[in-house]
Amino acid sequence: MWDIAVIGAGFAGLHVLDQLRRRGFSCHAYETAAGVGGTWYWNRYPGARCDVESLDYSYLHDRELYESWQWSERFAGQPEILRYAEHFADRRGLWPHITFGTTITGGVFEDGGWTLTADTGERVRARFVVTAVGCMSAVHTPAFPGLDSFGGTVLRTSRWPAEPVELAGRRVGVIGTGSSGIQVVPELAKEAGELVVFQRTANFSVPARNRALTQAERDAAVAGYEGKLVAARTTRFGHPVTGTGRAALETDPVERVAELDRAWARGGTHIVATFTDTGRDPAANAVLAEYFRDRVRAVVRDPAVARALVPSGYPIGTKRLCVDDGYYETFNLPHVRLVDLREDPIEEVTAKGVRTARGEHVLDVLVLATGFDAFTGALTRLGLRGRDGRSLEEVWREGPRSYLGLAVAGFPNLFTLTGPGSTMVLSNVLRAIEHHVEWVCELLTLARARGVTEVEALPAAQEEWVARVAELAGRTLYPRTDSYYVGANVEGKARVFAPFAGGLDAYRAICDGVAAEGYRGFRFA
Ligand code: NA7
Repeated sequence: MWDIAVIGAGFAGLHVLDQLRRRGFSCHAYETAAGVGGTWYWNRYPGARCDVESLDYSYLHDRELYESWQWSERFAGQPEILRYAEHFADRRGLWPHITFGTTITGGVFEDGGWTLTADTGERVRARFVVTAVGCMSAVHTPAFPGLDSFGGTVLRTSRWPAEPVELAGRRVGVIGTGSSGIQVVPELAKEAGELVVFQRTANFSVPARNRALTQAERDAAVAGYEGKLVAARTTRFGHPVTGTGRAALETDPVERVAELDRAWARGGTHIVATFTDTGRDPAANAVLAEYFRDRVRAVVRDPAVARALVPSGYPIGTKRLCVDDGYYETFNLPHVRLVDLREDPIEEVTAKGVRTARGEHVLDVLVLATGFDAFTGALTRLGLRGRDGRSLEEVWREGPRSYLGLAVAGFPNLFTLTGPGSTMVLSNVLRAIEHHVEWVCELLTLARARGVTEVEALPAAQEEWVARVAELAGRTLYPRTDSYYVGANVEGKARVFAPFAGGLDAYRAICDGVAAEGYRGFRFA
Protein backbone atom coordinates (compact mmCIF):
# COMPACT_ATOMS: atom_id res chain seq x y z
CA MET A 1 0.00 0.00 0.00
CA TRP A 2 1.34 3.42 -0.97
CA ASP A 3 1.31 6.10 1.67
CA ILE A 4 -0.18 8.40 -0.91
CA ALA A 5 -1.59 8.05 -4.43
CA VAL A 6 -1.60 11.21 -6.52
CA ILE A 7 -4.12 11.54 -9.35
CA GLY A 8 -2.88 13.74 -12.18
CA ALA A 9 0.54 14.85 -13.41
CA GLY A 10 -0.04 18.47 -14.35
CA PHE A 11 1.56 21.31 -12.43
CA ALA A 12 -0.19 20.37 -9.17
CA GLY A 13 0.42 16.64 -9.48
CA LEU A 14 4.11 16.99 -10.33
CA HIS A 15 4.74 19.38 -7.48
CA VAL A 16 2.90 17.38 -4.83
CA LEU A 17 4.52 14.13 -5.99
CA ASP A 18 7.93 15.73 -5.68
CA GLN A 19 7.28 17.30 -2.28
CA LEU A 20 5.84 14.10 -0.83
CA ARG A 21 8.80 12.11 -2.07
CA ARG A 22 11.19 14.62 -0.53
CA ARG A 23 9.42 14.15 2.77
CA GLY A 24 9.97 10.44 2.54
CA PHE A 25 6.45 9.29 1.78
CA SER A 26 6.00 6.36 -0.55
CA CYS A 27 3.85 7.67 -3.35
CA HIS A 28 2.95 7.24 -6.97
CA ALA A 29 0.95 9.24 -9.51
CA TYR A 30 -1.58 8.11 -12.11
CA GLU A 31 -2.19 10.13 -15.24
CA THR A 32 -4.58 9.72 -18.18
CA ALA A 33 -2.24 11.34 -20.69
CA ALA A 34 0.89 9.81 -22.17
CA GLY A 35 2.97 12.60 -20.66
CA VAL A 36 3.06 15.26 -17.95
CA GLY A 37 1.66 18.79 -18.19
CA GLY A 38 -2.09 18.40 -17.70
CA THR A 39 -3.85 21.31 -19.39
CA TRP A 40 -0.71 22.02 -21.38
CA TYR A 41 -0.50 18.45 -22.57
CA TRP A 42 -4.04 18.41 -23.96
CA ASN A 43 -4.75 21.92 -25.20
CA ARG A 44 -2.44 21.89 -28.22
CA TYR A 45 -4.63 23.88 -30.54
CA PRO A 46 -2.95 26.54 -32.68
CA GLY A 47 -2.67 29.76 -30.69
CA ALA A 48 -3.00 28.11 -27.24
CA ARG A 49 -1.33 30.44 -24.81
CA CYS A 50 -1.49 31.24 -21.13
CA ASP A 51 -3.40 34.36 -20.10
CA VAL A 52 -1.08 34.85 -17.11
CA GLU A 53 2.35 36.29 -17.88
CA SER A 54 5.11 33.69 -18.09
CA LEU A 55 7.24 35.28 -15.38
CA ASP A 56 4.31 34.83 -12.99
CA TYR A 57 3.11 31.52 -14.43
CA SER A 58 6.16 29.71 -13.08
CA TYR A 59 6.91 27.63 -10.03
CA LEU A 60 8.40 29.79 -7.31
CA HIS A 61 9.21 27.09 -4.74
CA ASP A 62 12.29 26.06 -6.75
CA ARG A 63 14.47 29.15 -6.81
CA GLU A 64 17.13 27.64 -9.01
CA LEU A 65 14.52 26.64 -11.57
CA TYR A 66 13.07 30.14 -11.46
CA GLU A 67 16.49 31.63 -12.07
CA SER A 68 17.53 29.24 -14.80
CA TRP A 69 14.42 28.86 -16.93
CA GLN A 70 14.35 31.33 -19.81
CA TRP A 71 10.79 32.08 -20.94
CA SER A 72 10.90 33.33 -24.50
CA GLU A 73 7.68 35.33 -24.54
CA ARG A 74 5.61 37.56 -22.30
CA PHE A 75 2.69 35.09 -22.60
CA ALA A 76 4.14 31.66 -23.22
CA GLY A 77 2.55 29.39 -25.79
CA GLN A 78 1.43 25.83 -25.07
CA PRO A 79 4.54 24.08 -26.46
CA GLU A 80 6.87 26.09 -24.24
CA ILE A 81 4.75 25.59 -21.10
CA LEU A 82 4.63 21.87 -21.81
CA ARG A 83 8.44 21.84 -22.13
CA TYR A 84 8.61 23.59 -18.77
CA ALA A 85 6.47 20.88 -17.12
CA GLU A 86 8.64 18.19 -18.74
CA HIS A 87 11.78 19.96 -17.62
CA PHE A 88 10.49 20.01 -14.04
CA ALA A 89 9.71 16.28 -14.20
CA ASP A 90 13.24 15.63 -15.57
CA ARG A 91 14.90 17.80 -12.99
CA ARG A 92 13.17 16.07 -10.09
CA GLY A 93 13.36 12.59 -11.57
CA LEU A 94 9.61 12.18 -11.41
CA TRP A 95 8.96 10.11 -14.55
CA PRO A 96 9.45 6.65 -12.97
CA HIS A 97 6.94 7.56 -10.27
CA ILE A 98 4.07 8.22 -12.67
CA THR A 99 1.95 5.64 -14.48
CA PHE A 100 0.73 7.19 -17.73
CA GLY A 101 -2.20 6.17 -19.91
CA THR A 102 -4.17 5.31 -16.79
CA THR A 103 -7.44 6.94 -15.76
CA ILE A 104 -8.78 6.44 -12.26
CA THR A 105 -12.45 5.58 -12.65
CA GLY A 106 -13.39 4.38 -9.17
CA GLY A 107 -12.34 4.41 -5.55
CA VAL A 108 -13.64 3.22 -2.22
CA PHE A 109 -12.40 3.98 1.26
CA GLU A 110 -12.05 0.65 3.06
CA ASP A 111 -9.78 -0.89 5.70
CA GLY A 112 -8.10 2.40 6.50
CA GLY A 113 -7.18 3.35 2.97
CA TRP A 114 -8.34 3.92 -0.56
CA THR A 115 -8.69 1.24 -3.17
CA LEU A 116 -8.59 2.94 -6.53
CA THR A 117 -9.50 1.26 -9.78
CA ALA A 118 -8.27 2.34 -13.18
CA ASP A 119 -9.64 1.94 -16.69
CA THR A 120 -6.71 -0.39 -17.35
CA GLY A 121 -8.00 -2.79 -14.70
CA GLU A 122 -5.20 -1.84 -12.33
CA ARG A 123 -6.06 -1.63 -8.62
CA VAL A 124 -4.13 0.72 -6.39
CA ARG A 125 -4.05 0.73 -2.60
CA ALA A 126 -3.07 3.94 -0.82
CA ARG A 127 -3.57 5.28 2.69
CA PHE A 128 -4.20 8.80 1.35
CA VAL A 129 -5.25 10.14 -2.04
CA VAL A 130 -4.33 13.59 -3.32
CA THR A 131 -6.20 14.69 -6.42
CA ALA A 132 -4.45 17.04 -8.80
CA VAL A 133 -6.96 16.77 -11.61
CA GLY A 134 -7.18 20.44 -12.56
CA CYS A 135 -10.02 22.92 -12.66
CA MET A 136 -10.70 22.60 -16.36
CA SER A 137 -9.81 19.16 -17.57
CA ALA A 138 -13.17 17.38 -17.84
CA VAL A 139 -14.09 18.12 -21.45
CA HIS A 140 -17.72 19.00 -21.95
CA THR A 141 -19.29 18.31 -25.32
CA PRO A 142 -22.77 19.81 -25.64
CA ALA A 143 -25.38 17.43 -27.04
CA PHE A 144 -25.59 18.82 -30.56
CA PRO A 145 -28.10 16.63 -32.40
CA GLY A 146 -26.43 14.72 -35.23
CA LEU A 147 -22.85 15.35 -34.11
CA ASP A 148 -21.93 11.71 -34.76
CA SER A 149 -23.25 11.89 -38.30
CA PHE A 150 -20.77 14.59 -39.42
CA GLY A 151 -18.80 13.25 -42.37
CA GLY A 152 -15.84 15.58 -41.94
CA THR A 153 -13.34 15.81 -39.09
CA VAL A 154 -14.38 16.83 -35.59
CA LEU A 155 -11.59 18.40 -33.53
CA ARG A 156 -11.73 19.60 -29.95
CA THR A 157 -9.46 22.43 -28.84
CA SER A 158 -9.05 20.55 -25.55
CA ARG A 159 -7.95 17.33 -27.28
CA TRP A 160 -6.08 18.74 -30.27
CA PRO A 161 -3.95 16.13 -32.04
CA ALA A 162 -0.19 16.26 -31.51
CA GLU A 163 0.51 15.80 -35.20
CA PRO A 164 -0.10 18.75 -37.57
CA VAL A 165 -3.65 19.08 -38.91
CA GLU A 166 -3.98 19.88 -42.62
CA LEU A 167 -6.35 22.83 -42.85
CA ALA A 168 -5.08 24.65 -45.93
CA GLY A 169 -7.96 25.64 -48.14
CA ARG A 170 -10.50 23.69 -46.11
CA ARG A 171 -13.89 24.84 -44.86
CA VAL A 172 -13.59 25.06 -41.09
CA GLY A 173 -16.28 25.79 -38.50
CA VAL A 174 -15.64 26.69 -34.85
CA ILE A 175 -18.30 26.43 -32.17
CA GLY A 176 -17.45 28.38 -29.02
CA THR A 177 -15.95 31.81 -28.43
CA GLY A 178 -14.46 31.51 -24.95
CA SER A 179 -10.71 31.84 -24.33
CA SER A 180 -9.95 28.81 -26.49
CA GLY A 181 -12.20 29.82 -29.40
CA ILE A 182 -10.91 33.38 -29.34
CA GLN A 183 -7.30 32.15 -29.43
CA VAL A 184 -7.79 29.52 -32.13
CA VAL A 185 -9.89 31.58 -34.56
CA PRO A 186 -7.14 33.94 -35.81
CA GLU A 187 -4.79 30.97 -36.28
CA LEU A 188 -7.34 28.91 -38.20
CA ALA A 189 -8.12 31.91 -40.39
CA LYS A 190 -4.49 31.96 -41.54
CA GLU A 191 -4.91 28.54 -43.13
CA ALA A 192 -8.54 27.77 -43.77
CA GLY A 193 -10.14 28.45 -47.13
CA GLU A 194 -13.29 29.44 -45.34
CA LEU A 195 -13.90 29.92 -41.62
CA VAL A 196 -17.32 30.02 -39.94
CA VAL A 197 -17.42 31.07 -36.27
CA PHE A 198 -20.54 30.03 -34.35
CA GLN A 199 -20.98 32.36 -31.40
CA ARG A 200 -23.55 31.90 -28.64
CA THR A 201 -22.35 34.63 -26.28
CA ALA A 202 -20.04 37.44 -27.32
CA ASN A 203 -17.14 37.66 -24.89
CA PHE A 204 -15.09 40.55 -23.64
CA SER A 205 -11.53 40.24 -24.90
CA VAL A 206 -8.38 42.28 -24.50
CA PRO A 207 -5.32 42.15 -26.76
CA ALA A 208 -2.41 40.20 -25.30
CA ARG A 209 0.27 42.39 -26.93
CA ASN A 210 2.41 39.31 -26.71
CA ARG A 211 6.06 39.76 -27.58
CA ALA A 212 9.49 38.34 -26.90
CA LEU A 213 10.78 38.95 -23.38
CA THR A 214 14.04 40.82 -23.15
CA GLN A 215 16.96 39.55 -21.09
CA ALA A 216 16.56 42.69 -18.96
CA GLU A 217 12.98 41.70 -18.11
CA ARG A 218 14.02 38.18 -17.20
CA ASP A 219 16.86 39.52 -15.05
CA ALA A 220 14.51 41.92 -13.32
CA ALA A 221 12.14 39.05 -12.50
CA VAL A 222 15.01 37.06 -10.98
CA ALA A 223 16.14 40.10 -9.01
CA GLY A 224 12.56 40.46 -7.76
CA TYR A 225 12.27 36.84 -6.69
CA GLU A 226 11.92 37.58 -2.96
CA GLY A 227 9.22 40.12 -3.74
CA LYS A 228 7.35 37.49 -5.69
CA LEU A 229 7.34 35.21 -2.68
CA VAL A 230 5.88 38.02 -0.60
CA ALA A 231 3.27 38.80 -3.26
CA ALA A 232 2.25 35.15 -3.32
CA ARG A 233 1.16 35.53 0.29
CA THR A 234 -0.08 39.09 0.36
CA THR A 235 -1.95 39.73 -2.86
CA ARG A 236 -5.38 38.82 -4.07
CA PHE A 237 -4.18 37.03 -7.20
CA GLY A 238 -0.87 35.74 -5.84
CA HIS A 239 1.03 38.19 -7.99
CA PRO A 240 0.87 41.97 -8.07
CA VAL A 241 -1.81 43.53 -10.22
CA THR A 242 -1.62 47.26 -9.94
CA GLY A 243 -4.24 49.69 -11.06
CA THR A 244 -4.71 53.37 -10.43
CA GLY A 245 -6.08 52.74 -6.95
CA ARG A 246 -8.99 55.04 -7.80
CA ALA A 247 -12.69 54.35 -8.37
CA ALA A 248 -13.85 54.71 -11.98
CA LEU A 249 -16.92 56.63 -10.88
CA GLU A 250 -14.77 59.14 -9.02
CA THR A 251 -12.41 59.69 -11.94
CA ASP A 252 -12.91 62.35 -14.55
CA PRO A 253 -14.27 60.66 -17.74
CA VAL A 254 -11.43 61.94 -19.94
CA GLU A 255 -8.81 60.77 -17.46
CA ARG A 256 -10.69 57.47 -17.15
CA VAL A 257 -10.41 56.77 -20.86
CA ALA A 258 -6.75 57.79 -20.85
CA GLU A 259 -6.02 55.28 -18.09
CA LEU A 260 -7.89 52.54 -19.91
CA ASP A 261 -6.11 53.41 -23.16
CA ARG A 262 -2.80 52.94 -21.39
CA ALA A 263 -3.88 49.56 -20.00
CA TRP A 264 -5.27 48.52 -23.41
CA ALA A 265 -1.96 49.42 -25.04
CA ARG A 266 -0.05 47.36 -22.45
CA GLY A 267 -2.34 44.39 -23.12
CA GLY A 268 -3.39 41.51 -20.86
CA THR A 269 -6.02 41.09 -18.18
CA HIS A 270 -4.65 43.62 -15.69
CA ILE A 271 -6.86 46.20 -17.35
CA VAL A 272 -9.76 45.00 -15.18
CA ALA A 273 -7.88 46.21 -12.11
CA THR A 274 -7.42 49.74 -13.48
CA PHE A 275 -10.18 50.98 -11.18
CA THR A 276 -11.21 49.71 -7.78
CA ASP A 277 -14.98 49.64 -8.25
CA THR A 278 -15.58 47.87 -11.56
CA GLY A 279 -15.75 44.41 -9.97
CA ARG A 280 -18.49 45.25 -7.51
CA ASP A 281 -20.39 48.35 -8.62
CA PRO A 282 -22.63 47.76 -11.65
CA ALA A 283 -22.41 51.41 -12.76
CA ALA A 284 -18.60 51.35 -12.70
CA ASN A 285 -18.63 47.98 -14.41
CA ALA A 286 -20.77 49.45 -17.17
CA VAL A 287 -18.13 52.13 -17.81
CA LEU A 288 -15.44 49.50 -18.30
CA ALA A 289 -17.72 47.35 -20.45
CA GLU A 290 -18.54 50.25 -22.72
CA TYR A 291 -14.85 50.97 -23.18
CA PHE A 292 -14.37 47.39 -24.41
CA ARG A 293 -17.40 47.64 -26.71
CA ASP A 294 -16.00 50.77 -28.30
CA ARG A 295 -12.76 48.94 -29.05
CA VAL A 296 -14.69 46.23 -30.94
CA ARG A 297 -16.64 48.80 -32.95
CA ALA A 298 -13.40 50.57 -33.83
CA VAL A 299 -11.93 47.43 -35.38
CA VAL A 300 -14.74 45.48 -37.03
CA ARG A 301 -15.76 47.10 -40.32
CA ASP A 302 -19.11 45.44 -41.00
CA PRO A 303 -21.56 47.13 -38.58
CA ALA A 304 -23.80 44.04 -38.36
CA VAL A 305 -20.84 41.81 -37.49
CA ALA A 306 -19.57 44.39 -35.00
CA ARG A 307 -23.00 44.50 -33.34
CA ALA A 308 -22.98 40.73 -32.90
CA LEU A 309 -19.40 40.73 -31.54
CA VAL A 310 -20.10 43.45 -29.00
CA PRO A 311 -20.73 41.74 -25.66
CA SER A 312 -23.84 42.74 -23.78
CA GLY A 313 -26.27 41.58 -21.15
CA TYR A 314 -23.78 40.70 -18.42
CA PRO A 315 -21.12 42.53 -16.40
CA ILE A 316 -17.57 42.48 -17.76
CA GLY A 317 -15.36 40.14 -15.76
CA THR A 318 -18.16 37.78 -14.70
CA LYS A 319 -17.17 35.44 -17.52
CA ARG A 320 -13.42 34.98 -17.71
CA LEU A 321 -11.91 37.85 -19.65
CA CYS A 322 -10.39 36.54 -22.88
CA VAL A 323 -6.95 37.53 -24.11
CA ASP A 324 -6.52 37.56 -27.86
CA ASP A 325 -4.11 38.16 -30.66
CA GLY A 326 -5.99 39.77 -33.52
CA TYR A 327 -9.38 38.18 -32.82
CA TYR A 328 -11.59 41.06 -33.92
CA GLU A 329 -9.39 41.88 -36.92
CA THR A 330 -10.03 38.34 -38.16
CA PHE A 331 -13.65 39.24 -38.88
CA ASN A 332 -12.55 41.80 -41.48
CA LEU A 333 -11.10 39.01 -43.62
CA PRO A 334 -13.20 38.06 -46.65
CA HIS A 335 -13.20 34.32 -45.95
CA VAL A 336 -14.32 34.60 -42.29
CA ARG A 337 -18.00 34.63 -41.31
CA LEU A 338 -19.69 34.99 -37.94
CA VAL A 339 -22.92 33.15 -37.16
CA ASP A 340 -24.74 34.69 -34.21
CA LEU A 341 -26.45 31.73 -32.58
CA ARG A 342 -28.75 34.01 -30.59
CA GLU A 343 -30.44 34.96 -33.85
CA ASP A 344 -29.71 31.87 -35.87
CA PRO A 345 -29.42 28.88 -33.50
CA ILE A 346 -27.87 25.52 -34.29
CA GLU A 347 -30.55 22.99 -35.19
CA GLU A 348 -28.32 20.02 -35.91
CA VAL A 349 -25.02 18.82 -37.17
CA THR A 350 -25.49 17.06 -40.50
CA ALA A 351 -23.27 14.80 -42.58
CA LYS A 352 -22.08 17.90 -44.44
CA GLY A 353 -21.82 20.55 -41.77
CA VAL A 354 -23.86 22.56 -39.29
CA ARG A 355 -27.48 23.45 -39.94
CA THR A 356 -28.70 26.58 -38.24
CA ALA A 357 -32.21 28.03 -38.44
CA ARG A 358 -31.25 29.98 -41.55
CA GLY A 359 -29.55 27.20 -43.48
CA GLU A 360 -26.72 24.72 -43.73
CA HIS A 361 -23.04 25.67 -43.39
CA VAL A 362 -21.03 23.10 -45.33
CA LEU A 363 -17.76 22.22 -43.57
CA ASP A 364 -14.78 19.89 -43.88
CA VAL A 365 -13.66 20.37 -40.28
CA LEU A 366 -15.71 21.18 -37.18
CA VAL A 367 -13.77 22.52 -34.21
CA LEU A 368 -15.45 22.30 -30.81
CA ALA A 369 -14.18 24.96 -28.41
CA THR A 370 -17.14 24.38 -26.13
CA GLY A 371 -15.43 24.22 -22.79
CA PHE A 372 -15.36 22.03 -19.72
CA ASP A 373 -17.39 20.68 -16.86
CA ALA A 374 -15.30 23.06 -14.80
CA PHE A 375 -14.13 22.65 -11.20
CA THR A 376 -16.21 19.61 -10.24
CA GLY A 377 -16.31 17.47 -13.39
CA ALA A 378 -12.78 16.12 -13.14
CA LEU A 379 -13.40 15.16 -9.50
CA THR A 380 -16.84 13.61 -9.84
CA ARG A 381 -15.65 11.57 -12.83
CA LEU A 382 -13.13 9.79 -10.58
CA GLY A 383 -15.97 7.66 -9.20
CA LEU A 384 -14.82 8.02 -5.60
CA ARG A 385 -17.16 6.69 -2.92
CA GLY A 386 -16.97 7.95 0.62
CA ARG A 387 -17.45 6.31 3.96
CA ASP A 388 -21.18 5.74 3.51
CA GLY A 389 -20.80 4.38 -0.03
CA ARG A 390 -22.18 7.50 -1.70
CA SER A 391 -20.24 8.86 -4.65
CA LEU A 392 -18.85 12.37 -4.82
CA GLU A 393 -21.14 12.87 -7.79
CA GLU A 394 -24.22 12.13 -5.63
CA VAL A 395 -22.96 14.13 -2.68
CA TRP A 396 -22.27 17.15 -4.92
CA ARG A 397 -25.46 16.94 -6.98
CA GLU A 398 -26.75 20.20 -5.49
CA GLY A 399 -23.32 21.80 -5.78
CA PRO A 400 -19.82 21.14 -4.47
CA ARG A 401 -19.33 20.98 -0.70
CA SER A 402 -15.84 21.05 0.68
CA TYR A 403 -13.79 22.30 3.58
CA LEU A 404 -11.28 24.92 2.35
CA GLY A 405 -11.69 23.43 -1.13
CA LEU A 406 -9.19 20.82 0.00
CA ALA A 407 -11.19 18.12 1.78
CA VAL A 408 -14.69 16.68 1.76
CA ALA A 409 -16.59 15.45 4.82
CA GLY A 410 -17.38 11.76 4.48
CA PHE A 411 -14.32 11.21 2.26
CA PRO A 412 -11.48 10.54 4.71
CA ASN A 413 -7.83 10.73 3.65
CA LEU A 414 -8.70 12.59 0.47
CA PHE A 415 -7.19 15.97 -0.43
CA THR A 416 -8.34 17.90 -3.49
CA LEU A 417 -5.73 20.37 -4.76
CA THR A 418 -7.41 23.41 -6.37
CA GLY A 419 -10.76 21.92 -5.43
CA PRO A 420 -14.06 23.82 -5.52
CA GLY A 421 -14.18 26.20 -2.58
CA SER A 422 -10.52 27.21 -3.02
CA THR A 423 -9.53 30.24 -5.09
CA MET A 424 -8.88 28.11 -8.17
CA VAL A 425 -8.71 30.15 -11.38
CA LEU A 426 -9.69 33.37 -9.59
CA SER A 427 -6.03 33.55 -8.59
CA ASN A 428 -2.83 32.66 -10.37
CA VAL A 429 -3.34 28.92 -10.27
CA LEU A 430 0.40 28.21 -9.88
CA ARG A 431 0.39 30.25 -6.68
CA ALA A 432 -2.73 28.42 -5.45
CA ILE A 433 -1.13 25.07 -6.27
CA GLU A 434 2.06 25.88 -4.41
CA HIS A 435 0.09 26.98 -1.39
CA HIS A 436 -2.13 23.88 -1.39
CA VAL A 437 0.79 21.51 -1.84
CA GLU A 438 2.73 23.03 1.02
CA TRP A 439 -0.31 23.07 3.28
CA VAL A 440 -1.38 19.49 2.55
CA CYS A 441 2.20 18.21 2.85
CA GLU A 442 2.54 19.88 6.24
CA LEU A 443 -0.69 18.29 7.40
CA LEU A 444 0.35 14.84 6.17
CA THR A 445 3.77 15.18 7.77
CA LEU A 446 2.20 16.11 11.09
CA ALA A 447 -0.26 13.23 10.79
CA ARG A 448 2.60 10.81 10.19
CA ALA A 449 4.56 12.16 13.16
CA ARG A 450 1.54 11.64 15.39
CA GLY A 451 0.78 8.19 14.06
CA VAL A 452 -2.53 9.42 12.65
CA THR A 453 -3.96 7.16 9.96
CA GLU A 454 -7.24 8.91 9.28
CA VAL A 455 -7.88 12.58 8.56
CA GLU A 456 -11.32 13.84 7.67
CA ALA A 457 -13.07 17.18 7.39
CA LEU A 458 -15.87 17.62 9.93
CA PRO A 459 -19.35 18.27 8.54
CA ALA A 460 -19.84 21.40 10.65
CA ALA A 461 -16.58 22.95 9.41
CA GLN A 462 -17.58 22.12 5.86
CA GLU A 463 -21.02 23.69 6.21
CA GLU A 464 -19.44 26.83 7.58
CA TRP A 465 -17.00 26.93 4.65
CA VAL A 466 -19.70 26.39 2.04
CA ALA A 467 -21.69 29.24 3.55
CA ARG A 468 -18.63 31.48 3.57
CA VAL A 469 -17.84 30.77 -0.08
CA ALA A 470 -21.45 31.54 -1.01
CA GLU A 471 -21.48 34.71 1.05
CA LEU A 472 -18.30 36.01 -0.61
CA ALA A 473 -19.66 35.18 -4.06
CA GLY A 474 -22.82 37.10 -3.21
CA ARG A 475 -20.76 40.26 -2.71
CA THR A 476 -19.48 40.08 -6.29
CA LEU A 477 -21.18 40.44 -9.66
CA TYR A 478 -20.24 36.88 -10.70
CA PRO A 479 -23.41 34.95 -9.78
CA ARG A 480 -25.52 37.12 -12.08
CA THR A 481 -23.99 35.73 -15.24
CA ASP A 482 -24.31 32.37 -16.95
CA SER A 483 -20.75 31.05 -17.02
CA TYR A 484 -18.72 28.01 -16.13
CA TYR A 485 -18.00 29.73 -12.79
CA VAL A 486 -21.61 28.87 -11.86
CA GLY A 487 -21.83 25.69 -13.93
CA ALA A 488 -24.33 27.20 -16.37
CA ASN A 489 -22.56 25.75 -19.42
CA VAL A 490 -23.36 22.16 -18.42
CA GLU A 491 -26.99 21.13 -18.85
CA GLY A 492 -28.55 20.08 -15.55
CA LYS A 493 -25.60 21.15 -13.38
CA ALA A 494 -26.51 22.82 -10.09
CA ARG A 495 -26.01 26.57 -10.28
CA VAL A 496 -23.40 27.28 -7.63
CA PHE A 497 -20.50 29.71 -7.81
CA ALA A 498 -17.67 27.33 -6.94
CA PRO A 499 -14.51 29.40 -6.29
CA PHE A 500 -13.59 31.22 -3.08
CA ALA A 501 -13.90 34.85 -4.16
CA GLY A 502 -12.12 36.45 -1.20
CA GLY A 503 -8.65 36.44 -2.77
CA LEU A 504 -5.65 34.16 -2.35
CA ASP A 505 -4.20 36.34 0.42
CA ALA A 506 -7.31 36.00 2.56
CA TYR A 507 -7.63 32.33 1.71
CA ARG A 508 -4.06 31.61 2.76
CA ALA A 509 -4.52 33.49 6.01
CA ILE A 510 -7.55 31.34 6.82
CA CYS A 511 -5.65 28.13 6.02
CA ASP A 512 -2.74 29.31 8.17
CA GLY A 513 -5.17 29.92 11.01
CA VAL A 514 -6.69 26.46 10.60
CA ALA A 515 -3.22 24.88 10.77
CA ALA A 516 -2.17 27.03 13.74
CA GLU A 517 -5.22 25.82 15.63
CA GLY A 518 -4.20 22.20 15.19
CA TYR A 519 -6.10 21.78 11.93
CA ARG A 520 -9.38 23.02 13.27
CA GLY A 521 -12.29 21.43 11.45
CA PHE A 522 -10.50 18.14 10.83
CA ARG A 523 -10.86 14.88 12.71
CA PHE A 524 -7.54 13.05 13.25
CA ALA A 525 -7.73 9.38 14.23
P1 NA7 B 1 -15.29 28.35 -22.16
O1 NA7 B 1 -14.74 29.61 -21.68
O2 NA7 B 1 -16.24 27.61 -21.30
O3 NA7 B 1 -15.96 28.64 -23.58
C1 NA7 B 1 -16.82 27.73 -24.20
C2 NA7 B 1 -17.49 28.38 -25.37
O4 NA7 B 1 -18.36 27.43 -25.99
C3 NA7 B 1 -18.36 29.56 -24.97
O5 NA7 B 1 -18.27 30.53 -25.97
C4 NA7 B 1 -19.73 28.94 -24.92
O6 NA7 B 1 -20.78 29.84 -25.11
C5 NA7 B 1 -19.65 27.98 -26.07
N1 NA7 B 1 -20.65 26.94 -25.96
C6 NA7 B 1 -20.77 26.04 -24.95
N2 NA7 B 1 -21.82 25.26 -25.18
C7 NA7 B 1 -22.39 25.68 -26.34
C8 NA7 B 1 -23.52 25.26 -27.08
N3 NA7 B 1 -24.29 24.27 -26.65
N4 NA7 B 1 -23.80 25.92 -28.22
C9 NA7 B 1 -23.01 26.93 -28.64
N5 NA7 B 1 -21.93 27.37 -27.98
C10 NA7 B 1 -21.62 26.74 -26.84
O7 NA7 B 1 -14.12 27.31 -22.51
P2 NA7 B 1 -12.69 27.63 -23.12
O8 NA7 B 1 -12.07 26.33 -23.48
O9 NA7 B 1 -12.78 28.64 -24.18
O10 NA7 B 1 -11.89 28.30 -21.95
C11 NA7 B 1 -11.76 27.65 -20.70
C12 NA7 B 1 -10.68 28.27 -19.88
O11 NA7 B 1 -9.40 27.90 -20.38
C13 NA7 B 1 -10.59 29.75 -19.88
O12 NA7 B 1 -11.42 30.38 -19.03
C14 NA7 B 1 -9.16 30.04 -19.49
O13 NA7 B 1 -9.00 29.90 -18.12
C15 NA7 B 1 -8.45 28.94 -20.17
P3 NA7 B 1 -21.53 30.53 -23.82
O14 NA7 B 1 -20.59 31.60 -23.37
O15 NA7 B 1 -21.67 29.43 -22.79
O16 NA7 B 1 -22.80 31.01 -24.34
